[in-house]
Amino acid sequence: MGSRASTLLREEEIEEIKKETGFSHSQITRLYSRFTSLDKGENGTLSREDFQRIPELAINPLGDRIINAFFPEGEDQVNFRGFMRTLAHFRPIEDNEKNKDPTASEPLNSRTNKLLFAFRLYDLDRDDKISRDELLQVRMGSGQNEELFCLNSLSVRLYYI
Ligand SMILES: [Ca+2]
Repeated sequence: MGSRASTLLREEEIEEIKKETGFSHSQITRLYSRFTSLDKGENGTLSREDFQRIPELAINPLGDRIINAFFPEGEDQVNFRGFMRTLAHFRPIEDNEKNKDPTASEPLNSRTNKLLFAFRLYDLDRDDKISRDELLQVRMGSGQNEELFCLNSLSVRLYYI
């Protein structure tokens, strides 16, 4: 961390991330270059401020919540592995059909994991319940309640970060 060496992604890391997230080699290297360009501190991690510079997130009514989703509870930095794990929820479900491995654990972009992820975007206080207020806040902010289960529209935006 903090050294120039961290600006290069090792082949074995790419392989591990591929396995964990289902992204292709070229997607991983492309997202890595995006990650490093957002990493203004050049320390191999992103802060909330780094994310806030992404225009698509700045205008997204769920932007703040999406940004929060990248950070494990109590953390204010995310490394590339964590970044990719969160992004993996936005991959289209049908991508799983191509390289199905019966021994693999449930992919991050399965329908269940996508729904859990969407649920957490709404559960602001992380008490595993969506209160009426939490739901109303999003609806007032976006004016489109179908966004609740419409991760595909988010994925389009997130693909361009
Ligand atoms: Ca809650």
